[in-house]
Amino acid sequence: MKKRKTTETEVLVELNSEKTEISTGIPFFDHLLGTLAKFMDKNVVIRAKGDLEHHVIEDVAICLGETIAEIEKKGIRRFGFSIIPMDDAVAICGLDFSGRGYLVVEGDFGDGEMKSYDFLHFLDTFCRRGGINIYLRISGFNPHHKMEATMKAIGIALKGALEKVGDDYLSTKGVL
Ligand SMILES: [Mn+2]
Repeated sequence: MKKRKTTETEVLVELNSEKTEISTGIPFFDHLLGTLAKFMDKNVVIRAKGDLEHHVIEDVAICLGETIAEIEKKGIRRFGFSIIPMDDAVAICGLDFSGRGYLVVEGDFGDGEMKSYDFLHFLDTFCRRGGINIYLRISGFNPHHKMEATMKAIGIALKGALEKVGDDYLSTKGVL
C-alpha cells in the first residue's frame, strides 16, 4: 500500500485488494483508472483528494506507478502488446516492464472530459515512476474513446507483460 500526503493532495493506492474501489473526486479519472484495473485484471483501491485536478492526477500517477514498480519481475514475460479499437478510436500499445521508465506517444488525444496535457502527464508520470517503457499510437476523433482505449490497451499489455512464463529474468543482464 502506498500513501502520499502533501500540502496539495492525499492519495492512497493498494494493489491486489479484495475488490476495486476508486474515488479521486474526478469522475472521468475514476472511469479511466477503473478501466486500467479491469483490463490489467487486478483489483485496486485508489482514494485521492486534493486542491486541483492536475495535482490529484499527478499524485495518483506517482503512487500507482510506484506500486506497480514493486511487482517482482523474475520469470515474467516482460513485454506486452495490444491493439484496442473503440468505435472511431484505436490505441496500439507496446510496453516493456523493464524498470526503465519512458513514454513515447504518436497521435493526439484531444481535450475531452480530461485535458490532453493532464492525460499525457498521467501517462508520463505513471511510466517513469513505474519503470515501464510504453509506446502508444493513437488515432480517432473522440477524446473520451481515445483515452479509454489507451487505458484498455495499457491494461491488456501490462497483463501480458506480468504473466509468469519462466523462472528467471528475461534479460541478457540477468536482472531487471
Ligand atoms: Mn467510457
